[in-house]
Amino acid sequence: MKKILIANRGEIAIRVMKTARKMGIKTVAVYSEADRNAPHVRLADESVCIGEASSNKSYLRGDKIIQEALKLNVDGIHPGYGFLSENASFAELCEKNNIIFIGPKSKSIKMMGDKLAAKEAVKDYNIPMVPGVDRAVTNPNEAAEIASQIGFPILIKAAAGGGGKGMRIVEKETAVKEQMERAISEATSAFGDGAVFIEKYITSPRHIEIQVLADSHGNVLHFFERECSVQRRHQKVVEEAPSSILTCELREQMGQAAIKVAQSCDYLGAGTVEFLVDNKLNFYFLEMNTRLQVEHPVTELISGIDLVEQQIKIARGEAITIKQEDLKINGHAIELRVYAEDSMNDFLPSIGTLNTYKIPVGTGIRVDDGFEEGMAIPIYYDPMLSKLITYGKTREEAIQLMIEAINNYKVEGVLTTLPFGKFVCEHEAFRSGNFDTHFVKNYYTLEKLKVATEEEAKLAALIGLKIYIEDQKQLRIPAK
Ligand code: MV4
Repeated sequence: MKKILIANRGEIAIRVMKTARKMGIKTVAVYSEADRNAPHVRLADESVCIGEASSNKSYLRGDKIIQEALKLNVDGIHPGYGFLSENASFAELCEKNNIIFIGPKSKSIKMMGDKLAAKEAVKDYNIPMVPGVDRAVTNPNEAAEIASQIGFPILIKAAAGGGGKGMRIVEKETAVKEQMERAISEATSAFGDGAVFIEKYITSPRHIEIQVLADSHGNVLHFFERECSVQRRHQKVVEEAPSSILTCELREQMGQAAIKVAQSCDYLGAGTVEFLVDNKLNFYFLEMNTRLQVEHPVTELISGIDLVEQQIKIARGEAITIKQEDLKINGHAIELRVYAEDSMNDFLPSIGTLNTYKIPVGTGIRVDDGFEEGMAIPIYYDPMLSKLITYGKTREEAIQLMIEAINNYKVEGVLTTLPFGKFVCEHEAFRSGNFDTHFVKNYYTLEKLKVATEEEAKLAALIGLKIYIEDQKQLRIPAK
């Protein structure tokens, strides 16, 4: 592979280009009219405009991207995450045009994209599943019967959903029919597919996922877990590796289960198997994400493996040369997603220009971003500004580094979720590791964030005053 096109923008486009460059592979950036001056365009060896600002007219135009790739003699396309990364038709279109899609085969994407098909695929692999039904349910009466067998609360999920979209919790029998009707109509309008299924609702789970890599020679390896329980409205806020609740035995069991999930769909490349872990440390397979994930850096830091490099090697047909038994967890990594959002105002997107943009630097700090000082943040795309990642020998060290890094991150012109991230890192529940997917709902209020921010402002004012007084003393020394 001599030249790859990155069908994405922002931090992930840059992240992929860095590894391609390291491997001596030329890169092609694609960009929308809104991204003409974006850093990912300048970093590439070649670049091509693919359309108007709106994603539908640019980054989602698979046909246009392939057309440009053919013109520029591109050997492979890396889709990043989001956009076309889990689009089975796009993967197929690449295959048809003799361009290597750096990811799994379209068949695996399709299978894991449909949650019922995914359940069907893993059926014979002895993977722990949440109690429930593994087929579409449409009849509300039948649903009520299933619910009473499983026991309340139940969760109705859309087969075509995922990432929390189209889920409805039902607490009692009398609400089943109404919620079923709503879930079906929601799924129909959101995904064009009204199929829903029913699971027991695990009330306070942790969200833990396993990174896997599979090659075309039959090797499948796992790269340990990422703990992603700190979320806000199904949007991950903090991710870390390792998880503070997994024992070596449980990690091994989940790792082996994840490998089996990958095998069940004939997986190729980098993927993530999501699990729920309940308060008794039972784990259940949820779904498989058939892409490189936003939070992959924490795995890279604790394993020492460049996941993008592995993706490219696998796509070239090479075998993974790493052995499972040689993999070891080293240290602890935490990632904070920094969004251009107003945490004081219901996390509304904060639009504007990055008048000041200074990232923290130092040992154990990694910032993956796609912006620079003076840039306006386009309103058309995801408002994630960067990923702030810290790495230490211990969890405590990584948390402390994170707090310091947040303090040294200077952004002016737009509001960011940095204060919210600091609130999380300073919270007792987070520090002790005693939290679940309801962390934000349970502990976060605007009032608490304000108190934390005001206390800090007071402290800063006091320090300022003290410095001022010291300065005054010095100035009062009379000159002879
Ligand atoms: C669940 C669940 C509890 N019980 N399924 C969320 C995203 C998608 N991957 C599946 N998700 C969940 N599925 C059962 N049977 C809890 C989640 C879940 C969640 C649910 C509500 C609010 C926040 C959540 C965060 C992570 C996972």
